[in-house]
Amino acid sequence: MPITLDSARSIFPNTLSADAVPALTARFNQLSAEDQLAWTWFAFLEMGKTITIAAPGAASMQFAEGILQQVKTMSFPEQTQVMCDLANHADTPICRTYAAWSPNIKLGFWYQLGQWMEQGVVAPIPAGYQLSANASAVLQSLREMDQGQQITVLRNSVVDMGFDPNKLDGSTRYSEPVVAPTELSQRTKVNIEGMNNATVLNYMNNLNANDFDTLITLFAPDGALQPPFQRPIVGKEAIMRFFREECQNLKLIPERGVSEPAEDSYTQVKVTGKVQTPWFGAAVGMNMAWRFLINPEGKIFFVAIDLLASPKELLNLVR
Ligand code: ECH
Ligand code: GLY
Ligand code: GLY
Repeated sequence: MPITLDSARSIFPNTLSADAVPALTARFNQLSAEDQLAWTWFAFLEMGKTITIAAPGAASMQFAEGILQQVKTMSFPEQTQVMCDLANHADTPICRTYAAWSPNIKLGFWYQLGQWMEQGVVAPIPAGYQLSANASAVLQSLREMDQGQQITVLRNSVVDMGFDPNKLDGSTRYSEPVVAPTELSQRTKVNIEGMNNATVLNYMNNLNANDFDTLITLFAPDGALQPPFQRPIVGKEAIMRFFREECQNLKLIPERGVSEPAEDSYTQVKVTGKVQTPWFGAAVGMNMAWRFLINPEGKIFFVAIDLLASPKELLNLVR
């Protein structure tokens, strides 16, 4: 049977990904807008006790600046309305602008609103707000997750807010400026126990160096990359856009891996380890797996990135 994108997606089928994340997100989405905002506020306060979030840089905030200033000058009821509109995916000018932003701009926007809510500049969650019974149960489930899963739930809920981007007519997208790749002399090299596939090592090292021009040359023309809980992104052009929009300043810390022959002279590789996001740095190590299918020319035909169900999965390299 020839190798297809569909068959590639099921390599290393024993990999247990954190299904609790989409399950919790689905429950979160059932809550009222008021509950969603209060829930996120409470979740954020609780997490803030153990981990600090990095302030976004000025360059990444430039596209949100206009709307932030607009919100700042509104009355409390108007501000609350804007936040509820975002949670409700309403069709308003602000919700449309929000939809065109990259995930990091959306996160930076809410980061700033959160600071202003704390300072009393933006309408707070009403004092004594009581979460519904459902929302309390959803919050309890969040507490039971590991931190990597918790921040993924928060990220996904922020990314999903606003108007449906698929319904936007224009294709204008706003993302942070792309940083220069790390100087060659400053680069670090990963070391993966049990695995020395050159393509995989180059993938990790170039992603860590923000060297997306080199990174993309590792992919086959019809190659695909599947981010956690998403459909595969297919083709070099789309993958390159994803790298530039969503993959800056990540830190990949692969630990161990296996490489074995697959059908049609392809090679399949599974690597497990940690990933850090610039938002939380070393404070949160997400437990991840990479599942690569490499073609006979040594190019990446497929790579899936999975958030793992538990740290125990870091040791699961069986087929
Ligand atoms: C407040 C109350 C009102 C409502 C809201 C509020 C604000 C919420 C805020 C939330 C901020 C959340 C943040 C979350 C950040 C999460 C980041 C994550 C990153 C994961 C990245 C991974 C990368 C993996 C990849 C690898 C590859 O090899 C290929 C590329 C890629 C409180 C005001 C809403 C402010 C900042 C989870 C896993 C390894 C696939 C990218
Ligand atoms: N502060 C982290 C980021 O902008 O991605
Ligand atoms: N969820 C993976 C990312 O885009 O950061």
